[in-house]
Amino acid sequence: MSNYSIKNLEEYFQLYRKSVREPENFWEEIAEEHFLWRKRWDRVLRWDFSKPEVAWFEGAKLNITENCLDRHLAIRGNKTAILFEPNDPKEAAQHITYTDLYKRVCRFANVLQSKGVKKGDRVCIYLPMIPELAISVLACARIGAIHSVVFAGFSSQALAARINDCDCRMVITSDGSYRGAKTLDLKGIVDQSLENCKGVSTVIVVKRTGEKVEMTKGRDHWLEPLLEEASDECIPEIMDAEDPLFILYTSGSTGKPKGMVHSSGGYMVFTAYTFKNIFRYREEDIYWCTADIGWITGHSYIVYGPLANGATTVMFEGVPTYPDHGRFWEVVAKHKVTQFYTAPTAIRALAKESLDYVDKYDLSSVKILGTVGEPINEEAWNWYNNNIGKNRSPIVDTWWQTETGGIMISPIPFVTPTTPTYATLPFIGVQPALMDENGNEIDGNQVEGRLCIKFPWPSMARTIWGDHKRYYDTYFSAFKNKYFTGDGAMRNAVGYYRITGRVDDVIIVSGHNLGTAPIEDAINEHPAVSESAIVGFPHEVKGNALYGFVILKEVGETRDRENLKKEINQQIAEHIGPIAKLDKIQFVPGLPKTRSGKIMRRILRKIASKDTSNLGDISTLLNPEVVEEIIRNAQ
Ligand code: 6R9
Repeated sequence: MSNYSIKNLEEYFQLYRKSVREPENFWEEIAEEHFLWRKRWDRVLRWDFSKPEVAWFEGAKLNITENCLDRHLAIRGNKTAILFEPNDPKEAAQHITYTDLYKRVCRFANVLQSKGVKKGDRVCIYLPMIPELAISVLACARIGAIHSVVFAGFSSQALAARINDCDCRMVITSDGSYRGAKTLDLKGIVDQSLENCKGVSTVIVVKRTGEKVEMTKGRDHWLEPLLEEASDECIPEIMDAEDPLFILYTSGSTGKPKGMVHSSGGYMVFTAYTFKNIFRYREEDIYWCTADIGWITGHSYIVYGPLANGATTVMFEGVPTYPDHGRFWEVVAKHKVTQFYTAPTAIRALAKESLDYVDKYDLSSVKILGTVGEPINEEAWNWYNNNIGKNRSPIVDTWWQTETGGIMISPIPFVTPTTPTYATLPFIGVQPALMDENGNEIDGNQVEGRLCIKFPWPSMARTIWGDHKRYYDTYFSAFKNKYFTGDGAMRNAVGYYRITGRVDDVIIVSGHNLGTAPIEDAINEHPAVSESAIVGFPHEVKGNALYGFVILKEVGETRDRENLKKEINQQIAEHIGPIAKLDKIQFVPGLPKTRSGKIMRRILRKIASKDTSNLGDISTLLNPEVVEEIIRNAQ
């Protein structure tokens, strides 16, 4: 039996039991058989969640790009590694073979080295979904530099905060980006942020749109001429398994984003193994994940997981609605995509449109569908299943997080029977627990609680960059010796998990994690605002949308309300990005607070969801009278 490819439910349970009883043996066998190590580990696992400290494959040496590139050259050098589909359907797709990709990564790595980037240095990548994004990620990994990709929809201020937090010396960007009918000036955004990032000495600029941009002498360099001078061989830096591979920021419940740090060895093993099984990957497949590499889904399941398996991975530059609502299906048909992995928000948006957009295309190549990023509602699941999967392609509803590095709870297609809205069973090696509010684990089935993980898995984040205490406080302090996910979940009669949503101050809008605190900080900086509170409310397409309750200062009281609302959203777009804009803004005289001064978001959430029949006991509030007033004027 090959442990690397799970064939039926019995085998799943067998492997699962082994992974729980003998985790070290289990992961050692996977690591041994399927990867290229320069030196073997001394120890498989060392861990202590009370610190927390976790190390997998300690003492081992490797370079992840040798696993993603070099070792494929002899057997699949001419196979397409990255299939790039541009924003404009009239522009030709690019088939980048493993040999091409290897050379382009080596060239880029040599450029980085020529600009003084060394092992351990942080490099910020702010690029659209073009091949250079994947190439620059791999180029960093080639020379042991730590990449920090920032989603190219973030504003200049959000970018600056991320550049400074991990002290990047270099930024890689492009002249611009295409998003549907729009063109965005990425270089201009970088220029703005660098006014506040004094540590950055080099900017590498990829040409994409050809728009005119300002180039600062001595600091900014076009990529193309540098590549021309660079060799297409680059000796990989040999890394310790526990050396950081990358930092990726995620929202937290305070204003500052958390730079999650991922390791080299464990991350590689887990993302490759989950990719192979959860997408039942076979050599001839064309796999497409529609995420952006600016998010963890793109890191693990566009770049590292697929390439470590020698797969063909589609990279799509555009949006699902351009030039029309059939774009996804047009691309699936054109490239004969076999696995299609997207977010519920995209499914809901497309499900609202005519089925003609779907029926125009031959989707018979599709074997497996996936979703990620937020809970999928039953209606969207059924639409996806009926119209895209034609009732024959299993849907893998994959639950995981930036912090977990790889998929944690998911069906295995053709193995685990699926049920709409259920992420079903834990993946091999993943040990979930549901906890009650008193910190006790809830046993048995038909129960609901806070979702924790009680044993380490290879791809878990090791720390928050520069703030290990925050790592402990956020994830390991709520429940003793357990990793707390921030999500609530239920376990049904057959032991399937259903994720019910966040139980903390993170709101998931269109699959993007947004912390309430950074948005409130942005609003409060408006000169007319004295205080604000943000909550989520259900939205047909986005899953959740944002509702802001805003208290004005005296200076704001006489101002035009509609203008103020526009300015507030503008303020948010500048601080964070357009994704964090509010759908509704209500000006209020006060916010419901506890006697210790904490805003009662629970009440505001109910008001925003138009569910005010049962607000619970509000008599303990400092100011119960404002609740009445807020309800009266609610939108
Ligand atoms: C991979 C990713 C993590 C949060 C997570 C949860 C939500 C992700 C989900 C899901 C229900 C799923 N989430 N997948 N909720 N079902 N299949 O999305 O990482 O951006 O860090 O978000 O997303 O709330 O805690 P990230």
